[in-house]
Amino acid sequence: IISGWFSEISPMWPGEAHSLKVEKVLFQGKSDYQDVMVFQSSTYGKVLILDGVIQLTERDECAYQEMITHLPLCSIPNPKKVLVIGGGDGGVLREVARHSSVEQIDICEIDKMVVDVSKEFFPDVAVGYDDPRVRLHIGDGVAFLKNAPEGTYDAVIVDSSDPIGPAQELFEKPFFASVAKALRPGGVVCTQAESIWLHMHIIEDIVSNCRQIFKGSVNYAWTTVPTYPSGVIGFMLCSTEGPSVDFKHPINPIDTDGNQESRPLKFYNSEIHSAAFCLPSFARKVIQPK
Ligand code: AAT
Repeated sequence: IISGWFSEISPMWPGEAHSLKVEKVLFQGKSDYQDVMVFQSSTYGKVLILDGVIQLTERDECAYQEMITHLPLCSIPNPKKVLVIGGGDGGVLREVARHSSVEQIDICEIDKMVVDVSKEFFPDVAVGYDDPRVRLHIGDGVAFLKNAPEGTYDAVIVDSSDPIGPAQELFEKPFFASVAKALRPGGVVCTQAESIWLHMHIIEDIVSNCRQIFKGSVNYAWTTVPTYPSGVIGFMLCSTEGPSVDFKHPINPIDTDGNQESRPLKFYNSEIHSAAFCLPSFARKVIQPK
């Protein structure tokens, strides 16, 4: 923080840095895995930072959490067992809980400090933990999946930080292979897959790994999140061999139960779901070469 502004500086986006004006630093700590900071910003509400990188702001977290959750869950009928890797803030849990068919929500987050800090400073996000279907495991998502029973989950959502730090292995081929093993036939995975403006080389690797491992469909979708680097973030959506999944045409829209008046969806709807798979030409050339 330099003269009242936080700048997100990282070798993952050289030559640029998005800044937010800081009203007040609310928390600063060092966990076993990363530096953790929370501050009150002047225009985006409270902000959670891990190792100098913005993980969420109160103002735009809805765009990321709703899309990473409902893109997979609205693409399959009756999801029952869902696994979240990362996502310790609880926002993805909050979104999964909107689906009344879901019976079990496992989450494996590596860093307990993220969970504790979210419960203290981001109650509207950590509210996800209040759902009785949630079971929290603190540990490395890579190890968790290695030991997970085979063929059980309907959906796995990988809400992971960037590939520098504890999340590095979550972008590698052996991890995708263990995700595929843990999914039922025709099960789906949605992973945080970085920005088409900044990380085409990372995306290219993820796509080629996923094409080898997931024998159903493999698709890239993206959305806007103003406080993420370059203002956009993408998701890799894949399904395993089995009942086919057409991600571009959601068959399981969120019902009125899930879209309650007390806590309505702010970002996701069926039109934006389909639109998220339309790619700019430069990205399409790399991701879906014809
Ligand atoms: N929903 C907020 C967005 C995130 S949070 C990513 C989470 O992944 C963090 O809580 C981090 O502690 C956790 N994590 C990192 N590595 C692992 C691991 N190996 N196993 C389990 N959890 C892990 C993502 C923000 C994206 C930022 C884009 N620039």
